[in-house]
Amino acid sequence: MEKLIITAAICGAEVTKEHNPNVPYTIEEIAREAYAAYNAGASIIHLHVRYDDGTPTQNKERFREAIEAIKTKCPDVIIQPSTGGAVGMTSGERLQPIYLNPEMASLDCGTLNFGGDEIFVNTENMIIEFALKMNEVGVKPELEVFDKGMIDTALRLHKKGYIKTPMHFNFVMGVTGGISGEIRDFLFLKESIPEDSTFTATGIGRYEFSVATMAILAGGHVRVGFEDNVYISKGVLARSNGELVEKVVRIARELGREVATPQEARKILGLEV
Ligand code: KMH
Ligand code: ZN
Repeated sequence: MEKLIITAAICGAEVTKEHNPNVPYTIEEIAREAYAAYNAGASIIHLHVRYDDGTPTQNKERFREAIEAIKTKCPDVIIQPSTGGAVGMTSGERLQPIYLNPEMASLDCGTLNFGGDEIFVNTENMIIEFALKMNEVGVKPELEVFDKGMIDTALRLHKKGYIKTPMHFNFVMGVTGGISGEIRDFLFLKESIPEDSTFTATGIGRYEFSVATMAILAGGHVRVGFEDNVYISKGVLARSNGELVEKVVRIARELGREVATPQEARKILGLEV
């Protein structure tokens, strides 16, 4: 089986130090968490940035600073900025980090309820705009799908020429308002993507390690990190993103799956090497 790509979503936009004091806000904290994840075996950092007080931002200069700080500690890691940002941000705000020429960026493939009165808006025209701009600047999208219909949207936009192959999906499972993280849900998503595509799976909260295990067994790839879950086991806060990545590496080893280096991840994903 192909080597396992581990993505660390180290920061997110919604999780705070109240949830876990180790959630990074400052550039130094973000670089520290990226380094811990990278040392443990992550080859991709899915990146959100914050101001020092924890406020999420998509500010290009803040991303530049964070990326430089991460690259100083982890020179070969793949950085994948978010274009999801935080609920309520405009498309223009959200797209800023793709103009720093990262190798990848997230591309959210549909609108979903995000708990309470919150709506994470990604209209079809927005998805097309994001895809076209990513093509223009040569950034590979990771297609974030929170439900099966979002795979269908991505495939439709691929047919129309907006999204290129080979496609790389991220099944985000267990978000309030999206698909759950049970085995049948995972199989439904996995069986719905084209054979020549790759996928990562992300389990939110209590689903983090069960979804990771399903993806490892099924030949997919795995995302973990504070953006998705702050616990290393039931009721026990993780000390760092590194600790979450280490747990995935242990599970992968037990199941006979080797972990990819960043260079190996680039080959698997069809990024330039
Ligand atoms: N923060 C969420 C509203 C992404 O990074 O592309 C969106 C999100 C998805 O985190
Ligand atoms: Zn994100």
